Amino acid sequence: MPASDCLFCKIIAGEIPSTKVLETDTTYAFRDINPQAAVHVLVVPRTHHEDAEALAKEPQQLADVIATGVQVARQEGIDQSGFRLVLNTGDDAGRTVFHAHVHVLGGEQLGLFGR
Ligand code: DGP
Repeated sequence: MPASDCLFCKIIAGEIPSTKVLETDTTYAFRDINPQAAVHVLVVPRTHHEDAEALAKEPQQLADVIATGVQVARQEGIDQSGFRLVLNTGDDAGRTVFHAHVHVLGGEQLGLFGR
């Protein structure tokens, strides 16, 4: 069930426009509105899961999101040069949207983790 006030549920439903990269039966991938790398795509499960903890309770959904992230990297032509899959959780990670999503980042040399 979509959460009525969830931004990414509205994007999945087409109520808010997005630039689609690819979609599967269970996932949707679209370009981040505020890209942090040459390639920056978000992959979301079609069903509403608030965060990584909720998503981890459904291993198939979690696997689907990761598999779509890898497929996005291949489609974007960054699978050989390298890419990063990021799942921000909680305040210290700077998470802002409460619908689990994996960032696919690449297309250039990425900075190190941390501060
Ligand atoms: P996070 O910090 O992990 O919660 O990342 C949320 C990302 O979502 C952030 O990189 C910006 C992106 N974002 C927020 N609102 C929109 C939107 O309306 N459209 C798109 N395409 N991306 C959005």
